[in-house]
Amino acid sequence: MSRPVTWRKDDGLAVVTIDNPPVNALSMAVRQGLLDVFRQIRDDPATHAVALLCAGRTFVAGADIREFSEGDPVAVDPNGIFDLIEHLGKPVLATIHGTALGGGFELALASHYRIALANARVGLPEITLGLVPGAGGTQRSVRLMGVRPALELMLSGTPIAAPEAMKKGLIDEIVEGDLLAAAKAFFSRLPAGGEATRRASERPIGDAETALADIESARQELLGKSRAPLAAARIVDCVSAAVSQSFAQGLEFERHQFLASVRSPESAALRHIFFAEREAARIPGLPEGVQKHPVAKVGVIGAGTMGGGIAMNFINVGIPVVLIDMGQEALDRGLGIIRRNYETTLAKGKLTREQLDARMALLTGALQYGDVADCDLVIEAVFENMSIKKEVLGKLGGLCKPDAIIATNTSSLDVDELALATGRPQDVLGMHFFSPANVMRLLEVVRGRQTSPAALATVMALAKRIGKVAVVSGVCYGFIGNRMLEGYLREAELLLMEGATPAQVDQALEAFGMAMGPHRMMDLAGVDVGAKVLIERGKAGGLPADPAYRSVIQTLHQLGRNGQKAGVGYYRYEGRKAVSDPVVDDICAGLAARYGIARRSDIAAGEIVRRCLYPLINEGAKTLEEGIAYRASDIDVVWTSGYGFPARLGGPMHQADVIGLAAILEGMAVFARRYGNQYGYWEPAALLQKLAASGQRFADY
Ligand code: 3H9
Repeated sequence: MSRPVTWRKDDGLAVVTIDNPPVNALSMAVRQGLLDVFRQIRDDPATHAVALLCAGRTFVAGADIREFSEGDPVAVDPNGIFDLIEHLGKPVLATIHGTALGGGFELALASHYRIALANARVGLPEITLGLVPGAGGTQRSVRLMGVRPALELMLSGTPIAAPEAMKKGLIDEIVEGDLLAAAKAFFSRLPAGGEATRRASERPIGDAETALADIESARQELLGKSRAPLAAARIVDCVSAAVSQSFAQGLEFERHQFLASVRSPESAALRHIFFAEREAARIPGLPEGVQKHPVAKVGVIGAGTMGGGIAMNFINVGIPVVLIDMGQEALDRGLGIIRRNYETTLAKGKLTREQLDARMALLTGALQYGDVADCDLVIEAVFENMSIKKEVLGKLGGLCKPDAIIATNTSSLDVDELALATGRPQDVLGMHFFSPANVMRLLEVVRGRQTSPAALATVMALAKRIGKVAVVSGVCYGFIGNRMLEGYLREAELLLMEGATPAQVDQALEAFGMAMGPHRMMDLAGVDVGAKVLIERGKAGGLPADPAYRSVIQTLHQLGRNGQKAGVGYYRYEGRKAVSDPVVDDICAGLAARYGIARRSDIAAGEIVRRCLYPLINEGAKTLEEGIAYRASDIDVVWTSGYGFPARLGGPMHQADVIGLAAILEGMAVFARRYGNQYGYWEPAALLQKLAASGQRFADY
């Protein structure tokens, strides 16, 4: 195997190249390579300066995250290497393109100088993996940029653009073109011997009082955030150590915090999600090298909230969109909402007027379906009704150009049936966006029985281009996410009829980590929307024979309590504030009496969480055994990126592995005995039973 770190002499300059595709991660082999190479350069009298470059698409994008689960993450100590670099006795210049992240940026910070291309980004995103920067990042960043900006960089985890990094003192120069040539030019302007004054570890930290006040206010802010990652407090502690202790002591403190964070369940869960999101892009059964279609123009049918949000995804990345609606008024309203959304972003300073104008210029409104005839992809986002959608798709099948992909944004209807309506089912798939479609990261891509590999591969690649995390689902009611949601909502409602309040159920699940409890979520999404889906499903014979099934939402809908937009739903609303409403408790008590459900006053938060979580996991197991989801980790991505399941718990299937599958089976058996199992609600999935019996986990499946 070729060596990942090499060096050569170029007229007194040592040119070090790291070449470890795909992202030049700082693996153990790279660390060993750096150690060997820098020792040789230190001892080589013929070189007087070092340029550090990376091959391929990026500078070092961090430690090799895979190695964190396999042994000692600090074997071949990065701090030892960085100390060697800082005290090399020759100036070291890091030349940055792509991204310098985590351990990669720490390597750059240990170098004496840093130059970067203008489109490069740098940062310390460890917190997004539940980690503390572990190779001097917390100590050197504070010395280079000051306490408050360093805390911002590390607590947000968001990389910053090179020009901004330069303003903050992290980069010395923005350069253009060939990085080696830029490095030579940089050195030609440098006075000899200056590197000794450029060791970040020896920089003084500014005014101690201000530093301590900034640390205190960061601590206060964290106290107010119930969902702050545990690593956040550790990062603040490391910064505090940087201020109050020597560099060596601070580094030692950081080392302990880093190792503790690597071993935390939170980091294991977040690392699981990091790889799960990338794994989801691999589609089983797709022929190698399948030809993707170019997508240069997109059509969207339906200028409602969903259609408008979908259109924004494409114009945001420079793809022209034709937005169709049947009436001028509806079309104007849709176009107006899009403009207003951008105006809001502009007002927040996150978009310039030129960018706004450029995006709106890519958007064309039209009243005739014929206007999408030359689009490469057409997505219908019309009313969720089988016959309406079939009619629209039938028209599209006839007028879209050959090979154009036709997508439906249905959230529950049978994509195979819809595909047949086009007369060209090979070109059809589901693109299930989540609301608000321009914000939510998840895209469920529904692979129909006849969807062509090219159509599927094209849409998966396009999803990445528009910044979505895409997960493929097979065809079934509700696909992966909404299908699993059913059991979760069923138990949430049964608990209301048994005597819990909506606030009690929501608070228990929010304390568990869900972004929003189920009742606040339904109120926001629209009680009418949820009820209508149930009504349609009932007509199609898809509901259990249980007369009490989801009867709370149906009753609320009948009473016009359609959620936040109506001012009343599961809650009463004062503006946007949800207030408990005793009327709902009375409604639930009435339904309990009607359906013979025993009321009780001993419903604890733990029971609420398990009653709602276990059906979710059980249904997830069914989607796996039926092949609807390809892997347990895909289900975790759906739930963490589309349904507010806490990423720090790794998604429902990862959490199931943590709890233990046998324990879940036992819990379900207890609920079956206690509350009855007439409708099979607590019937365990065969896969769950099989894995539990053999001591396996979903991750092994
Ligand atoms: C750290 O550095 C701790 C230190 O403080 C302490 C050290 C002691 N390791 O995302 P992509 C793989 S913590 C291993 O699709 P993009 C990824 O799995 C780390 N593998 O590309 C994928 O593999 P595959 C701090 C990694 O262009 C392939 O590379 N750093 C790593 O959309 C392409 O990835 C971070 O948190 C890694 N570090 O985005 C940065 N990174 O093709 C994490 C990527 O087999 N990485 N891979 O599926 C990223 O944010 C993005 O990957 C990046 C590229 C922006 C770099």
